[in-house]
Amino acid sequence: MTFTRRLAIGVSLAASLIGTTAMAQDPVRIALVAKSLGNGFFEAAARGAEEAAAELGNTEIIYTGPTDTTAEGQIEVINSLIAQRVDAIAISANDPDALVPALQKAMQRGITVISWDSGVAAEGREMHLAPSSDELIGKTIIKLAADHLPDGGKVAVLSATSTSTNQNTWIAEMNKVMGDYPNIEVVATVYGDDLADKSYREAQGLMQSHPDLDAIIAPTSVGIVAAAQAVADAGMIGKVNVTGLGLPSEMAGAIDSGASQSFAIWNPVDLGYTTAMIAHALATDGATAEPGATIGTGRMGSVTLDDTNSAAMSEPFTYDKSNIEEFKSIF
Ligand code: RAM
Repeated sequence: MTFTRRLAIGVSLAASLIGTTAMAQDPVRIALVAKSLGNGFFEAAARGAEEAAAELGNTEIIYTGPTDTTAEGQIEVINSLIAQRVDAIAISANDPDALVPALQKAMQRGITVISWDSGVAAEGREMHLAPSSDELIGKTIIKLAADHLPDGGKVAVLSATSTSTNQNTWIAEMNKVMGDYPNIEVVATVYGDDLADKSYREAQGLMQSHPDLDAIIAPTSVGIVAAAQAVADAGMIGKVNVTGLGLPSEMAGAIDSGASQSFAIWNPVDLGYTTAMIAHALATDGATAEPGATIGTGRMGSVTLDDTNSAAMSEPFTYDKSNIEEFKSIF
């Protein structure tokens, strides 16, 4: 809880004790910080956070982020949020370590700090909300590719930035289970930085360096769309299958064209909603982030923190020709 919030509550309590009308309380201000602006995944999460704020009442969501996916950009955003004395910062990190000093400064000022989607090192946040189990996501992304390669083949990974906590963890989890796929070889891992043009060029580069490539796994909603476009433009539909994590709204064309057979994702609206619910509970002292704590999350139920003060939500869901139409207008 910030000093100004404590003061406001103190003043309104004093006012009610002496019999005057209690002062209207300042809204709880929650900053939802994206890896970068202009990414549909974070925009969907922000819609969920707004929904939570409307349910909670007297709550304001400040949806913000840098223009590109850098830690430096996020540090500037954090410093500005500290100056604005927000009540909570919920951040999807571009780097697990580089943000820690700025986030520690925020916590020292009484601001609640949590990470979501892409985590911050434990000393830089009170808790982390993961969309799903890291292990399950790692297993899912390779299985999506393998399901369409019955005789094995060559796959490459097109990731976001090289410092992105979530993608690095998922790729590490994928690599742990590669022994289950002896006929599949991972020939390269490249980084498109969650920028459409860089991701497109990296996908083109993969096809040029590996003419016999069978699949591109892009565990990023920006990379997967760009890779599908690159495959279509290169006339490689039917030869290179693009899969990974994406939004049905952004991938419908790729499923339709056959550039992607299938891909997966969790519900980003629910993720943003849950993040805002948790940030509100911690900022208003409705909950404390500690191992074993259960925090209520409105229509999503509750989350329970493990010994690293982390919690994971639901399982990723797979989209293909059979169900894309139904989901493409939702997120
Ligand atoms: C991109 C971002 C985000 C990730 C999704 C799947 O939008 O990298 O962090 O969770 O893809």
